[in-house]
Amino acid sequence: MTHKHSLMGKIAAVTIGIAAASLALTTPASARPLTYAEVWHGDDFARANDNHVFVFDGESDGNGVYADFWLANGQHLSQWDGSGHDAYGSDGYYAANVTKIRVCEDHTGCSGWKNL
Ligand SMILES: [Ca+2]
Repeated sequence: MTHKHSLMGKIAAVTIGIAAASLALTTPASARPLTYAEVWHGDDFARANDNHVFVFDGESDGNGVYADFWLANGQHLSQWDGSGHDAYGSDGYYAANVTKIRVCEDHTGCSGWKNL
C-alpha cells in the first residue's frame, strides 16, 4: 500500500538585506573644511564651507535661487544663481567665514537657517 503524501511546501523567501554601510571617509584632512553646512529648498541648494559659498538652482522654473548668509565679520550677503536653471550654479569666496546660511528661491521662499 502506497501512501502518497502530497506535501505543499511552504517556501519562506527570506530576503536578507545586507546594508553594506561602507562609509569610506577618505577625505584627506588637508581638504576638510573647518566649517560646513548645506541647506536645501526643493531641488535648490546652497552650501558653505569656511569662506566659500556655492549655490545651485536645480529647478527649471524660471525662478532664480540665492544663498542668503552671514559672515563672521558681521556682513550679511547674498549670492545668486539667478539663471532659473543652468546646471552650473555659482560660487564665491568672501572676506570671512560664513556663520549661518539659508537658500532662497525667488518668488517662492527659503529654507531654514543653518549655522556653521
Ligand atoms: Ca529655478
